[in-house]
Formats: sequence, structure tokens, C-alpha cells
Amino acid sequence: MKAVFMGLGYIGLPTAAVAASKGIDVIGVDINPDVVNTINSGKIHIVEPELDKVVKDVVEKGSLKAKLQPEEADAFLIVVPTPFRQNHRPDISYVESATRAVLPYLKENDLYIIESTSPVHTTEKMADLIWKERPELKGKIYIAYCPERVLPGNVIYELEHNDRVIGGINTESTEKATVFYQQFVKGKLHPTNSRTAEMCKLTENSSRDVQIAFANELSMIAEKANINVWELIELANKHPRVNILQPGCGVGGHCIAVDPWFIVSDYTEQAQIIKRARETNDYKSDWCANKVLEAAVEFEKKYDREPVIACMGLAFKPDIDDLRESPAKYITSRVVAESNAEVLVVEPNVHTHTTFALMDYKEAYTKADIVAWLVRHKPFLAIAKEENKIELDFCGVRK
Ligand code: SAJ
Repeated sequence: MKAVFMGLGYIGLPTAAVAASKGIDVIGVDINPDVVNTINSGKIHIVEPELDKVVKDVVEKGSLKAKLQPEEADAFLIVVPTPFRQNHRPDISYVESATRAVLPYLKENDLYIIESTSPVHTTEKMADLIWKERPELKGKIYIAYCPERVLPGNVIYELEHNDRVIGGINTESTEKATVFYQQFVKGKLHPTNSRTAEMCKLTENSSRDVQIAFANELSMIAEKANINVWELIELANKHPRVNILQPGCGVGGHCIAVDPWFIVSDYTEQAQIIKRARETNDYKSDWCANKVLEAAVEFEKKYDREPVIACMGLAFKPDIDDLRESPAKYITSRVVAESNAEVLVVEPNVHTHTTFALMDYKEAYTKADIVAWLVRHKPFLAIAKEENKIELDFCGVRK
């Protein structure tokens, strides 16, 4: 079995490497020559625990080769990004380009699978594109959608052990794709149609977004009511059928803050709660930034000098170095731009940053008058609270 993976990013590379480690002959294709060279030298260009070992091993064995162009194979996987445009409308142009790139290499009995998060109907649209350009293959190749659902930071384990949903454009395609994934997935493989599989991915991330929005809304209500939100949620969760998530300074990353918009933009009338949740989670970041700025104004009135503010954390979630779409980074930028105070910026998982001069977290805590806890990184939990500090705890470091 030979498979071509189109896209060697955060999902494409680990999936290609794991597939190669289970005996599939894998060609990984990326448009970036640096990425291709890095992988062919047995190294990786992204941060993900355990991934370096798997890649080194399969590259040395010759079962994973990175290239700039696809070639003939038995299976073609599309694992490229699907961002949104300014107006929150999904942009499937990368999926389309990757599909066009594999078109000349498709032959009878081949399998074509999209893994990229995609709006509903994308797989059928790509099938139409393939039939239009290669009409002789109509009904002779297998086409399916199978969304990834791995958690950044735990990708290698989850790739193998998570259940997967597989939706073909017909039953034969679903079955053929299932046989493909059986080679490297130990989790259960659930058959459905392509539309349901596409919607399932969007539903999973929207569900989490809505639940986090509920926690974030509660945190703002609790602040107004002078109630400790962490205690409140802990107590409410003692109910056997209640399971509230944790509030934070907003929702970041490339998935949960993006995917719900794919539903909202196509089903605007119907998707009321999903849209509201997205707005609530975005609003929470501004709410946090405003709280820091208000605390700075209060400090200046009281002490007749500008405070020193420490912004603790830049990553989009705890204990990772990924700053993409990070609410903590957004809040820090606003505080730097909108206050005259000295702002100390801290991110223990990153050495240097192009915009911010980073400071050691203990030193920043000691120097600051106002401490804004933005990310619940583990090392922060060990800092003993000093009584003279004004602390704004947006993520439960002090809970
Ligand atoms: N967050 C909270 N409160 C919580 C949990 C998370 O504020 O109680 C915030 C985090 O700080 C972060 C954001 O939500 O800013 C997203 O973090 P996450 O850990 O919930 O999820 P991601 O973005 O790392 O990965 C998600 C996962 N989806 C679900 O859990 C439904 C993952 O399984 C998906 O594969 C991934 O999106 C993806 O690629 O779509």
C-alpha cells in the first residue's frame, strides 16, 4: 500500500509518520521546500511530543519520503489548512489546489480522502471536480471524508487510539477508507456518509466552544456578583449531570475558534447559540484586557504613579509553546498598546519572541504591582502569593 499525504503540517506530518510506521509506503507532499528538506533529514519543523522520534525512525527506514510534488499511489489524503476569510467564510482553496495537484495521478480503484476540517458538502464538491476533470474515473475511484480529532500535545497517542468517523460518498468508499485506517488506528472506526462526517467535526469543536462560552459567561456574572467562579463551578459540578468547563481569557488555537464559523456562515439563521458562543468567547478576551487596563488606572489614582504590570503567559493554552490565535497574546498586545505602564511579558515555554521582550516568570512576578494571570502554565502554580500584589486571575492559577 502506497499513500500520498498532501500537507505536512500539524496533522499531516504526524498522520503520515504514524501510517509509515505501520508499514504503509508514504510520500508526504508540502509546498514549502524547507519543510521537505527538514523532514528528509529526519527532523521536524513543528513542536509535538514524541513526533521527532517517529519521523526520524520512518525517514531512516525509507518508509516516509517528503517531496514537493505528488506521484502515483493507492491512496491520496488531503491534510491542508482550511482557514476563514475576513468575513468568517471558510476558505477551501487549499483543499481544492491539493485536489487539483493529485488529479493527474489518480487511477482506477484509488482512494481519495479529505481530512482537513471542511464545510458541509466539500467532499461532494471535490468529487464533482474530480469527475469533471477526469470523467473516465467516475464511479471507479473511492472518495471519503475522515476528520482528524487529535489534541495538540497528545497527537501521537490520540492518532492511534481515538475513534474515527468515516464518511464516504457511497458505501463502497466508506468501506475502502475504513480498510485504509484499520492499518494504523486502534480506536473504533464509525461508518457514515461524507456530509455527516464533515458536520461531525464541526459539531465536536462547536460543542466545546459553546461549553467554554458558558463557563466564560459565568465568570463575568460571578465577578459582578462577587462570587468566586472556580468555587462555584466546582460545587455545581458535584451534581451528577452537570459538567461545566473552566473559564479562561478566551478561546485560541486554530480549531475551536475557527470551526464554528463554518456552521454559522452556511446556516446563519439556524446557528444562533453557536454564533453567540463564538462572540462570547471573543468578548471574554476584551473583557480581560479591559480589567487589566482599569486596574492600571485605579493604581495610578491611588499611588500617583504608573504601575508595573506582568502579563503571565502568551500561549493559547497551558503548557504548550503554540501562540497561534492566542487570546493571551491579544490581551498582552492591548495592554502594551493602551497603557503607559511598564508591561513585563512572560512565556516560560518560548525563548524569544519577535514583538515582546520576554522575562523570567519569577522575576516578573517580583517586580510587578499588577499581575494578570493569562495562561494556567504549571510553573506559575508554584509561585507563592504576595499580599502587596494586585492579582487578576483569569485562568484559575489561584483557585
Ligand atoms: N479552554 C478553556 N476552558 C476549558 C478548555 C479549553 O478556556 O475548559 C480553551 C483553551 O485554553 C484554548 C481553547 O479553549 O484556548 C482550545 O483548547 P482545547 O484544549 O479545548 O482544544 P484544541 O484547540 O487544542 O484542540 C481541539 C480539540 N477538540 C475538542 O476537544 C472537541 C481536538 O480534539 C481537535 O482535534 C482540535 O481542536 C482540532 O484540530 O480541531
